[in-house]
Amino acid sequence: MAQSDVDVDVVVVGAGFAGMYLLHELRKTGFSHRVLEAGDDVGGTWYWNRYPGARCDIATTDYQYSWDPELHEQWQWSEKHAAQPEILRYAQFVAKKHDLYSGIEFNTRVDGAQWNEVAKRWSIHTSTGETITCQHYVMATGCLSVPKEPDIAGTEKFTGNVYVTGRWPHEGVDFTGKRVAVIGTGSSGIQSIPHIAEQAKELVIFQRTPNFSMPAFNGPAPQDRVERLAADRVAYQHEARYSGTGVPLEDSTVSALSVTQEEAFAMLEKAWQKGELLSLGNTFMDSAINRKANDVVAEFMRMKVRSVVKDPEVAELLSPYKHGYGTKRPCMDTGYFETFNKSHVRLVDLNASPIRSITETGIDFGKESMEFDAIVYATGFDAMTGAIVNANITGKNGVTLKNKWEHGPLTYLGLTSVGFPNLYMITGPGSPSVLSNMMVSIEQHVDWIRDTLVYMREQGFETIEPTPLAEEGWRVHCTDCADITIFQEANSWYMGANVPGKPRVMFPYIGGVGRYRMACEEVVNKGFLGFELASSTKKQCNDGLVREVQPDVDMVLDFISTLNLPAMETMTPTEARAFSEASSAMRPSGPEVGEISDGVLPGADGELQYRLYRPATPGPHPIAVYFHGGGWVFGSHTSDDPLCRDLCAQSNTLIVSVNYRHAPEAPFPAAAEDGFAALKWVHANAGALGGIADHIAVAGWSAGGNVAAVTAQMSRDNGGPQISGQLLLCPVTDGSQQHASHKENGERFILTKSLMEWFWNHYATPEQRKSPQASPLLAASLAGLPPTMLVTCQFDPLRDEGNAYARALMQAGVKVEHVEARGHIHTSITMVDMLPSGAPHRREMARALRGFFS
Ligand code: NA7
Repeated sequence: MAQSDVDVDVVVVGAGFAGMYLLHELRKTGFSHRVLEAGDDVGGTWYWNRYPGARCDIATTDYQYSWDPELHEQWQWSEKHAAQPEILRYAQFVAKKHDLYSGIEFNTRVDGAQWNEVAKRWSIHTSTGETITCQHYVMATGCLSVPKEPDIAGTEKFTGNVYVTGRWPHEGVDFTGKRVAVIGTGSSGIQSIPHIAEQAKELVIFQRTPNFSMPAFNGPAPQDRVERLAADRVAYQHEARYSGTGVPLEDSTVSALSVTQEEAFAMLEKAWQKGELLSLGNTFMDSAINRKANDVVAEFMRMKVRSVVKDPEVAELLSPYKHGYGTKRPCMDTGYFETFNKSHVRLVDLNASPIRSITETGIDFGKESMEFDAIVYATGFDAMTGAIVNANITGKNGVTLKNKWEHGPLTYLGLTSVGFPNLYMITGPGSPSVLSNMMVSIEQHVDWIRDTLVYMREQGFETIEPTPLAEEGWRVHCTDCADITIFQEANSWYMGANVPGKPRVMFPYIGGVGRYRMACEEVVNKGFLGFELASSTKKQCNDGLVREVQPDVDMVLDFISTLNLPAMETMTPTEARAFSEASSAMRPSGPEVGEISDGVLPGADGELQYRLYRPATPGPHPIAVYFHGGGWVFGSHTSDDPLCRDLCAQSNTLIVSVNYRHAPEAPFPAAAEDGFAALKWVHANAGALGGIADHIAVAGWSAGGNVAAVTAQMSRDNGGPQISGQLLLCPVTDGSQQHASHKENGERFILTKSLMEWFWNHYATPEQRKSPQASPLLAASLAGLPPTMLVTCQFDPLRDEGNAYARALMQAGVKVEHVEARGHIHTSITMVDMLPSGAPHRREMARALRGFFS
């Protein structure tokens, strides 16, 4: 361990809004500390980014500290979106008011830090030659603080003036009469270009990717927000903290695909006129998760560009097509697109005319060479991880954070990382950070760190470190969140795609500010779930995962819990049927298929209705006889419509969905017998239906999965018809209900243990449940059954009996594909177009169904 000059409880790197607030809290709670800052003043991002036009894209009503209530009286913002000088002045005002300057060492960089496992302390080496040891090390280094290294040939050759937006000269720059090149059209480029154009004699903008931008319509702070704040500031802040983005906004419940383009544009125009970045993105519930829905917003934005830019070719070049709206940070501008109507401003499309090299006097691009007096690099940042990994942090066993994160950042909650005890990152990767109002996220992290430090001190713990299980679980959860969005399609800095060689993963947590905060709170309330806290004499470790349910499923569960719906098992069957039909009426319809027709077929005791879904391709097609869910009590041949459409369209299979008889009017074995009767009829009439008689499978979900499995056994035991496969989604297989998942998943996940009991009680007596025609798992033998695709869901009470059926089939020599859908519940995979996380499993089901016939 290096010779220590001084030892403190906490070292903080950075004196932006995060470091400043943390300093205040460390003083308040009595931790000795050092705060180190590379710049010569407070402000962080707002200290460095002094380019002309630099402005925050979150309104001042929201982008301000909440921890000092007096500030709201003492500081008045002049505009809706504050410009950089005003935000810097605000930071300075707070620093003066709270005497923070005396606690910060400016012009001090951190060269490296090592964890000492024996001493349980960090050694921090500074640019001033000092070594400081500390118990806790906090990176308050900001998300956009390290400008991207120039990755353009010849940058070093240019002899004119070079400016980088993120390192703008404090004295400003006068471009009057100059020939200026700007490279980059992200937020920094888009904000600075109109200002540079005001002065420059000639301005050429080199654009690689056009960006979505809306006018800030700057002016006074939004009246509705001002009024809400005045009425109840605390309630407003609470709402912000539990919102999706850290700004109180009503969540949209409208799909962009459920309205006409005219209606959609009218809604977007309203949001546009507000001049609030988040309002526009929040107009529709599905623009972040559905490309077609996103296209509606994207086209609206392109229409706006066309309405401003006079030259249609230039307008087209300025219109983004390759990435969805919001998947790269959209910008807020003042007069950006208008700038391209000026005669001395030119746009160069780097896709058509790439830069060959920067030269001594200018830029060679495409077939041209141009001379410039100044080049402005607005080329972005090594975002989110740059400042952390470049700070040379070495944790346990000599492992550096840079090495550990080679393939992407690994954190627990975006705050901590395995192998790096007592290291904290404020707004680190894996937390909402840049996808949120940073002020809200900063304050949350500072509060979390402060409270954790106080807890450790009170409890006598020396170290805190996440467990590998918790960290991996968080990585999976972050990936699950990203997977349901379309963000990963874009080459954005959110994905590390702007820096050559950077791993391509989603860096920020995209599950939402409020949901993230609740996860952090849950971790603490469960005894620091997923952390090990230790001292020389004791240890506390409640290992586990904080989020396992798929994020979209979780949202649906939360939404349902707010509705206070009556439990179905308290209803009569008639009421439950009406309730189920009413709920189904509200869901998306599912994909188009070639044809849908209804008919009747002979059941075991009278006619049964069926619905036929025909693929759009020329027939004849293989057939799946499908049995719907609904606990044998409710549902019909049309009740699983979206799922049947999806299976039909994706598997190119004709689906015949059968309305078998329901309990209690027609109890066991009516459903089973109807299932078998329907199979026989479909087989006999396959040709007339447009299907292939020797290409028939059975399929079903839940109780329908039970009917399908029983039908497969009955056809095996009664001399046919021969079937090619069985597709069973969350099937009921065992009436004993003795499996652990009934208890484990019995309460929270829509299908409850008591509802399942209610179903069974209507369908079959305890004695009848022992029959394999009620409980297919209890069959004497499962040998000779057709190839099977069986899907079980992690949080389904029926999970274990489904798993048991898959295992028993395999043991009996049946070819089984068994998918255990992680994070899913009994109903989620059927929720077509509502829950994107179910889509991959439906694709697998469709592939398996097709495979039965090949
Ligand atoms: P951004 O958003 O990363 O923008 C950088 C821009 O520079 C973007 O248009 C890039 O094109 C372009 N760029 C980067 N490298 C090159 C090279 N080598 N050649 C040509 N063009 C290049 O950074 P900003 O500073 O504008 O904004 C960062 C955030 O600050 C912003 O999102 C707000 O949250 C505030 P690309 O898109 O990569 O093709």
